Amino acid sequence: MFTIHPTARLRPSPFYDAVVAEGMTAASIYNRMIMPTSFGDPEAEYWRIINGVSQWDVGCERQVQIKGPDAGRLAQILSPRDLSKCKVGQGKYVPLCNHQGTIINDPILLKLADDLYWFSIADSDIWVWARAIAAERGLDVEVSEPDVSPMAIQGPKGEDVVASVFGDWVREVRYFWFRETEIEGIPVAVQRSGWSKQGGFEIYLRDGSKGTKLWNIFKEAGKPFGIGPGAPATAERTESGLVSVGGDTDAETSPFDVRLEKYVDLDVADDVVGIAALREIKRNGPRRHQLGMILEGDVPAPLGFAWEEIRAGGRKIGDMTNCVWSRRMNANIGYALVSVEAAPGDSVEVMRDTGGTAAKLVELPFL
Ligand code: THG
Repeated sequence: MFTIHPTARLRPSPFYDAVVAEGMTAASIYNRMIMPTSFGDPEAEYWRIINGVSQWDVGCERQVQIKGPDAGRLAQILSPRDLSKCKVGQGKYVPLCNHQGTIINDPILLKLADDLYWFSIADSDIWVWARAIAAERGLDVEVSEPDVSPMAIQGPKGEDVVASVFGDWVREVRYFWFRETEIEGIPVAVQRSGWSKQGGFEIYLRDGSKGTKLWNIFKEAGKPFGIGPGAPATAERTESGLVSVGGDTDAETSPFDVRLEKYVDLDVADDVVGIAALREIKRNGPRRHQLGMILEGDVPAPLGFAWEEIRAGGRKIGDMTNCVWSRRMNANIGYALVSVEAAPGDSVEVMRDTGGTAAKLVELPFL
């Protein structure tokens, strides 16, 4: 249909050659990088994540490295989740908010040393933000984007594949914890994580010149387990209730609106960015909340580029922020960001291109 022009603004991941060789057929743009989204067989790609093991180029999950005597202070100032108990070798899911309490990113934070952290970010420019806050607060840190690129091994057989490469110690790694190691001389960090609820690991490549080699080590090791290429899957993440910041959120969305309240500690220090606003939002009660929705119809009808209006009784109550066909539920499912007056069980109407479509609001996750 068209090609994407290479420019220095739009960076390929170190796994680019490998995924082209795998037959990448579709991609998205994430952190100004090319992120593969399909290899031409969406059905097989989906079931591989659910029942088998899938290999993903998620090099676009960039690391924002914070290094120096004030690294721990800056990490905490950037995040309203209490990090005081985070240990070296541990990762934590941490919302980042601006001064209005709007969620601007939802990274996994990796603590590599007392003076060294990585924010493994979602799709927004956090190094800009981190440098600005560090400078304004007069902190002694260096903020950079190191040569680190994750590759995900996701699905119920992912642990077997990763254990066959590194050894059985990986089976003892706890959720979001990680270990630095190497394989065939390639430096990596191995973490139990990944943007699905089907289990698995992420291998953080620490030498961008070794992408194809690392990809092929796992491609080979995965053969007995039926590994194949895949990508973060909208269907799986929606069924599982994972949030996509920037997709399911807008410039007014707080962590409370999208079910991330348990990652916000309102008693962190007053100098944490956005904490005063978050306390205020909590005191007043959020205006919106995120629910699931099941739409009528038996033909896949995914969301396009824009949110779609949701109405109840003819009046706008919010927006549908994503929509995808669920092969396990045999229905189009989506997320509703709606007034707190709307509740699971309510019947609503989504204003689609094809006309009003009936839908029911439900609790998340779906599965
Ligand atoms: N892996 C790495 N970096 C990432 C992502 C990833 N950066 C971008 C994006 N994904 C960050 N967002 C998320 C969102 C949710 C989860 C992980 C990263 C997640 N959440 C679980 C849940 O919500 O059930 C568990 C959270 C918890 O309980 O701590 O896994 O995938 N490297």
